Amino acid sequence: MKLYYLKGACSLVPHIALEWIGKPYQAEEASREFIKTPEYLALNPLGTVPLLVDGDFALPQNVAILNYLDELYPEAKLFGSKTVQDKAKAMQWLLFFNSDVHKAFVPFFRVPSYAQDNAELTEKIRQETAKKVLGLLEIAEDHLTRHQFFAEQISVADVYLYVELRWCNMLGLDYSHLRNLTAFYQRVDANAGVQATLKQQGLA
Ligand SMILES: N[C@@H](CCC(=O)N[C@@H](CS)C(=O)NCC(=O)O)C(=O)O
Repeated sequence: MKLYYLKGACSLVPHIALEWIGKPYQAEEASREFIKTPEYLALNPLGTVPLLVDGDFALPQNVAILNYLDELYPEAKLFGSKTVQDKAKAMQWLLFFNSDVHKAFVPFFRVPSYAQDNAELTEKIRQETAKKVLGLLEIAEDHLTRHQFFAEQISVADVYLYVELRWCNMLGLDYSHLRNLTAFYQRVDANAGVQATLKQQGLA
């Protein structure tokens, strides 16, 4: 099984899941150029990471990959303790982090073309983006006043949020007023599979 990733990107989530599973796998760091080649686009027309290749089966999209891995290796409990309700809750939060929150970050990474030559507009978009991301993070903060994680035990939903908090750190987006999130970041960061994966990607 082979996972294509970009360093520190959302592909860190299935990479950590593969580490948790503990079976042999290959993780290949892709370049931004390679993921736009015809060879790669034939497997993932969006030209994004992650992409999982399992024999002649190619699967892009985080949620599809994580669900596929969970079906193959239920004992790894990627979605928490594995009752139907627990998996549903972990899935609810995973989708929130993978769709709503991830999407909100996009203008930080790719300034819209209409603003590219306009410093004032670019700054305004940055401020609005920061406001939107922090507003969504408050929803997670509120949940963490009553819980340690987003399912009964650590799951891929937690890891997705952890990766997004790493983006905040990288972008200089201060969320330190959200105290539960700061403690949560440390809890996930202390996980052995997380640390092993960060080392593989040259991030620790
Ligand atoms: N919905 C997709 C999002 C994938 C995505 O946006 N990946 C980013 C990295 S976090 C990427 O590959 N960006 C490179 C690009 O768009 O050129 C998923 O969950 O897999």
